[in-house]
Amino acid sequence: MEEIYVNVEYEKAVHSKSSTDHTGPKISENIFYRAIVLCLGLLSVFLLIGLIILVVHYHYSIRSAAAELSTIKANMTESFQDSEKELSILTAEKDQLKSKLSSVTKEKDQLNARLSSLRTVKEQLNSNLSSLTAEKDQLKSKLSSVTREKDQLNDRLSSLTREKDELNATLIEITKERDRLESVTRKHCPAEWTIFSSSCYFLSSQSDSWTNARRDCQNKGADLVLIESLKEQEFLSGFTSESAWIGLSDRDEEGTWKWIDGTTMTFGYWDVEEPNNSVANSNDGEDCAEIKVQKGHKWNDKPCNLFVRWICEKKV
Ligand code: 2F8
Ligand code: CA
Repeated sequence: MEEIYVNVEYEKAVHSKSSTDHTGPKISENIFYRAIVLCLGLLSVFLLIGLIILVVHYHYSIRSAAAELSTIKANMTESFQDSEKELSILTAEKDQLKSKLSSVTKEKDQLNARLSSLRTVKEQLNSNLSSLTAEKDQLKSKLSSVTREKDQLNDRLSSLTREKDELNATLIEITKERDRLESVTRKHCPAEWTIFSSSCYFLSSQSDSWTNARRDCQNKGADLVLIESLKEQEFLSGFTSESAWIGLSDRDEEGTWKWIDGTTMTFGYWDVEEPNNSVANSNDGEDCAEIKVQKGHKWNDKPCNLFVRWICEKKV
């Protein structure tokens, strides 16, 4: 604008100068100035248009920028709100984590305390364990020595038990012998009778039939001898040097030998092949038994009516 004003002033000065000069060069000068003015005018118009275009462009640019800025602002606001929300969530999370951390820290402290107390307990238990182990070893050693002792005592006990049983058996034997001796010393047999165990024995000096022999014994308060054991037989073997009747016969039933008290014979001392009920000397056979000296004091059946000595027996 200032430039336009200068040009106008200049044109005025030129016009005033030309108005004073009325020659031909003055006319061409005038045209020249007019062209310049026109050019300047046109230039001004162009400048003005450019300026307006610039202003419009600037205006639209500004509006576009403002719109962009508004969008950016809106985006940023949204983003800010999102960030705020996130921040709030993060803050809440942080608070929770802080609270959790505090509770975990507390828990950790409690666990540390518990761990320390457990360590103390473990040390005590370890100490107890080692003392118990030592005690156990001592007890094991004691047990093994006690077991050895027990085994020795068991051996001793069984040997003592055996000894006791043997002593008991001996005692029984001795007691029996004592009783027998007592009885022998306390009781006695009549003259001409011999005592053995708890009986008195008599050997006749005469010979007679089995029936008469028995009667004689009964008259003496006795009966023909009844032999119940090998011991008694051995005694009688030494007692008589003559064959003699004994109280055994099968007169009631042939082949069934019974003692004079009616009992069936269980202990026997027969000679070989006896009793044979031989009929060589009697048609009735042999129904009465004798001790036969010639046959080692073994027994023989013989006819009852034959004469031999006899042996009586009665209880002491
Ligand atoms: O050889 C045994 C036999 O001996 C005698 O007979 C030959 C006896 N008789 C008398 O003693 C009477 C049998 O009894 C005896 O079996
Ligand atoms: Ca015979």
